[in-house]
Amino acid sequence: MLPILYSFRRCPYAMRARLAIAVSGQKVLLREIVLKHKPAELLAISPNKTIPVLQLNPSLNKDDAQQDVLSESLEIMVWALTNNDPEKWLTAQLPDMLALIDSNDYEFKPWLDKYKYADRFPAHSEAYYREQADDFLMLLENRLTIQPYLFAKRPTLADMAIFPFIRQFASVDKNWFEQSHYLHVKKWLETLMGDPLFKSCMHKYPTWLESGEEIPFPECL
Ligand SMILES: N[C@@H](CCC(=O)N[C@@H](CS)C(=O)NCC(=O)O)C(=O)O
Repeated sequence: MLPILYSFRRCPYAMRARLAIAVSGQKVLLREIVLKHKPAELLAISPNKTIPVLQLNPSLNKDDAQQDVLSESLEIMVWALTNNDPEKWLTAQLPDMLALIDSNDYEFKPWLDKYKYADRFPAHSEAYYREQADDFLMLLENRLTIQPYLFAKRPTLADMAIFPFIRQFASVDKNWFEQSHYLHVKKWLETLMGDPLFKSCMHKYPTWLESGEEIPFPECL
């Protein structure tokens, strides 16, 4: 039985998991969900009730299944790439990559959420929240001034784990981002978003609860 990936198309954490699974060629069955209506099967096995979740061995019973679940997007990436890493996304710089991803997830992402939903955080303006994200974006900008990707001349784990979040940042106010001073970040994001790998991870699927359909993923399966 193939592993089951609970995924949500627009979630940047799920995107990074799908990207690593797709590049590694690991075969999974994708169950598309919506966050407001999580399936009981997912809630039963997931400790933190977030997306994505990879259930490695769906034939185990419910109690054992809990031991066999990856519920952090980064764990799913590393699982896929440890099995097969044809594009060499894992490099000797892994500790530095993980530190940058950590800054993305725990420093940049909270400001991104406030920028995205500024009306829910009336203490400050949208522009204020956007400005708080500048430190992290400049960190990326400086790295990308030296080379086309964050850690090398080619994409690695860090690029793939981080760009779905920068994509979200860019889409809050596209005109503002277009005229912003993040020249290298803009080019990097455009390149990664135009990559056929990303496009292959962004197909729209019916939700599993409504259609009962598990989608073989990647699609070339
Ligand atoms: N640390 C987790 C975070 C995942 C996460 O927060 N995912 C969001 C969706 S983008 C989620 O499931 N939120 C719970 C909810 O909205 O109910 C990971 O890396 O997988």
